[in-house]
Amino acid sequence: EDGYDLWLRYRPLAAAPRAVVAAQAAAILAPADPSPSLRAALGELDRGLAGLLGAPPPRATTPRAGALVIGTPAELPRLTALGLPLARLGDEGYLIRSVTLDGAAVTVIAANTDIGLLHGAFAWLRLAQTGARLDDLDMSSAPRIAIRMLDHWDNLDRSVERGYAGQSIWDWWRLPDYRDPRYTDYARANASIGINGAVLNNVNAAPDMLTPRFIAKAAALADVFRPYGIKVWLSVNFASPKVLGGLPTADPLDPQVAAWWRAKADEIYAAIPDFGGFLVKANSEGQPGPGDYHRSHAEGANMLAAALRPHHGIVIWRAFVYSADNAEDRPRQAYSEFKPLDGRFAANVILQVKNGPVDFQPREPFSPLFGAMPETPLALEVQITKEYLGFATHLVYLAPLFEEALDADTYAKGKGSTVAKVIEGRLDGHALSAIAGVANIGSDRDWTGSDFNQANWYAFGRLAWNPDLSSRTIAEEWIKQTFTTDPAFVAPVAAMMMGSRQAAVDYMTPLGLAHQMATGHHYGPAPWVGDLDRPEWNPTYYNRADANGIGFDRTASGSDAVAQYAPPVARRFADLGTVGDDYLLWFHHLPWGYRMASGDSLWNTLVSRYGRGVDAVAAMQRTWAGLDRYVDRERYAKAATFLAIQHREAGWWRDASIAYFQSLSKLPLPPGARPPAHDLDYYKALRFPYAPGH
Ligand code: BDP
Repeated sequence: EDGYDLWLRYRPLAAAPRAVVAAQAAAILAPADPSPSLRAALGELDRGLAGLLGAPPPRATTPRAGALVIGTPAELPRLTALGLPLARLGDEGYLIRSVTLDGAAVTVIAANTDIGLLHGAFAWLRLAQTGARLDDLDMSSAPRIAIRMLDHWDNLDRSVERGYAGQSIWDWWRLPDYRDPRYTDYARANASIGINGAVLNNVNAAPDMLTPRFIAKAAALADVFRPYGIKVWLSVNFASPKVLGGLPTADPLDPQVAAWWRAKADEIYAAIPDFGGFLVKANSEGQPGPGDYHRSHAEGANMLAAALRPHHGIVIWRAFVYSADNAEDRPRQAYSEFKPLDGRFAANVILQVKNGPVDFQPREPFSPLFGAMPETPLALEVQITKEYLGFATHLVYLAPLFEEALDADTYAKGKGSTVAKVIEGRLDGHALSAIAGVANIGSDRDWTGSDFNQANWYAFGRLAWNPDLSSRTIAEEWIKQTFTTDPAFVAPVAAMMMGSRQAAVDYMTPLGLAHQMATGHHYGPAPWVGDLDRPEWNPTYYNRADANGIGFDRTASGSDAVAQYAPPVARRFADLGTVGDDYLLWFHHLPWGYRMASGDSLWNTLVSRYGRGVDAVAAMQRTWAGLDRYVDRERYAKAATFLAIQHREAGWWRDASIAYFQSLSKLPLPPGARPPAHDLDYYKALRFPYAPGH
């Protein structure tokens, strides 16, 4: 197996589970003239059951024992008598219930729309594949966040920024004519976990994306995705009116500029009637934006919003900004720039905020913007691709990171004001809500560069649908669908996945360190780098290590970044007694000899954390080594090899980091700690030209 089938594998079941599924899928009863979405749902049930049972079930025209009955009450009027509580399911939710219909015991999959039915079909197949009981079902589910999207950082030449899984899956050159069947499989995978939007191109957007040629290509993809309930969105370059339209300016207050965008929006909607809208990275890392004309982010966003409004389109404006002329501590900058704009954005603008205030680090505290802009719908942006977490090779299950971000309590309206509530729109009563994951998908056969990275795509979708799900539950259901339901495999693999993110934190950036990665490509350690053009690009900016100590003072005696949080949170982070190990050096500069709660010194603890991370990877290798009989040879060997790479690189991270920090602290290693394999100069001299995704 090469991983292509993802979690939709549908391999033949063993006798006992086979009997369970066969009994509840003896036939399928569906409306006679299905829509494309319902056809997709039926196609998936046929495919899934053919795989699990050996043959697809027959179609029935009247209820019979063991039938799966799928339809909306409008399409299947006999469902009306059941009085199913569908109202609260909205346009995308579904209900699955074991009922008696016209005297026959059947399973009903019902919804208000055919997209809801598609989600219901996938949910039922998930139950069937994971070995759940199927004869006594009563479940319903509706998404808590309205827009659940993947942001592809795909360029038009098929390179992928921060992509580690081959080229872009969008074969732009052969589009719109050739619609690779893979686009349909992409849509199936996304629909199966409830993702309903795809931003096709990189936020560092080429203006060419908005040319008629490329709009036609995007429209072809939109046609493929439509039956699966997935909308196409585009990243746009703010200077497009100049570059493409030949206007002298892209000033958002210039009437010609506004007219250019209106006409462009009309053109897009003529080709893609259900187009989602624009994603914009403006005045960030060299991208053009309203700031070029001394206009605010709100003025820029609102001009685009006006162009999309007649078509019910949405602007998603990114808050990822930090600028050369802002001398503030980097994690303070987005808040300083956007908080004053609260209430100034048009009704169809969402502000998209990365989970942490810096940049997708292995661990960051939540961004202080969450909870601080009650008048503005905020979206959460997480990174599924592992730019700072070992690229595609390291096994790092990201659901615990996503969960940590969603569960973080902003205290904006008292205890329980979690980031999840903010982005669901529940905390401040917004109808618009969104979550975005920077995709890890590419042209590799396994889609994501490793089989275990598929779990991160999967987990993102499941949490976007329901932020209350637990990472462990998600891991278990993913493992059962992707590998086997055998508990002797599921339990150790789930445990390994659950510990993997903390392991990466430990061997890369323990105790609240951040941004210690090598310049540009971010592959491997470089805590010594301090000579880059902008201060906040340097690892030394973040670690502040010297002969006396390490860490960044972000309390009132330092940059006072803590002050951007609600008072209870600010107090917790500022106080050494309550900040905790995870964010210790993010918020505090401490002497090497600082006594940790454990009684050991900071220096000793730091060294042992690196080692703990390496040891955790060794333990993962041992776990995997005992599981070969449960996995096909191809996927087993690939994961084993990747774990060996990860172990080697975790050791490199540890050794290089310790060598550097020891050159400053001049302290001996704690008893029993192995000295770095090489001297510091060796690590400093390592170069990695042609690193992917750069
Ligand atoms: C950083 C990446 C960079 C992206 C940027 C962004 O290094 O490639 O363009 O984020 O999110 O993490 O815009």
